Amino acid sequence: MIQKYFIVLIFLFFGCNTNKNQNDKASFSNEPIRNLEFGFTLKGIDTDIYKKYGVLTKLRLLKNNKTIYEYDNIDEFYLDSIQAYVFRHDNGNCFDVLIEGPTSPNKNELNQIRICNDSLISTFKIPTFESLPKNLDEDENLEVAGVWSWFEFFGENADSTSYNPILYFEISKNGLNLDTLLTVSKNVEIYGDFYGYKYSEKQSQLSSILKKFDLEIERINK
Ligand SMILES: [Ca+2]
Ligand SMILES: [Ca+2]
Repeated sequence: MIQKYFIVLIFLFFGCNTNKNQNDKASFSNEPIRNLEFGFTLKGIDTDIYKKYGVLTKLRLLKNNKTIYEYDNIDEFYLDSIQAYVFRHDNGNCFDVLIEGPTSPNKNELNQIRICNDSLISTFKIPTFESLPKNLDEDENLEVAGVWSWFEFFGENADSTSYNPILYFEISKNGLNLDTLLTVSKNVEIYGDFYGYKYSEKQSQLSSILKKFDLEIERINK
């Protein structure tokens, strides 16, 4: 029997004013637009679907009305419900824009879009964040953390589970980047060894690791 460990997603709305009920069609804004910090805007492209159902699959990312990037999520989402962040690099010309991409039935992911001088530099997929940025280690920068997936349990007594590493990202003068030191050390604490940055069912773990995992998620959320 497969059980799933559900992690409570905390939806964080940066630079956005929303109290809307995502199931209430009447509460949709007239235009599928969401303003973010530093002059960035998310604009829905599939407006016919939006007008009919209040959901979107395709977005355009603009900065001061200039199109920077177009994004097709494939799965539908509510514009006001997704996590969206902008982190500015210290040089002032580069930004990391993060947009949550719902990937039902799997756990959602964030699309990290790096932009310098109003041009697209790179895109990455990273886990959604468990909490607001906070200092999770000994250095002075703030960190965020997330996991790729929910746990799945195997065996008659559900005594084994998947390897589901917590990834930590540091917010520094160079934007949002993987904090490899913290990621390796915390996952060694939880799993006894480091088996990489990706979720894996092949790296089977004893279900008892969940105690340490839960304690660390509690610390991240504290
Ligand atoms: Ca750090
Ligand atoms: Ca830190």
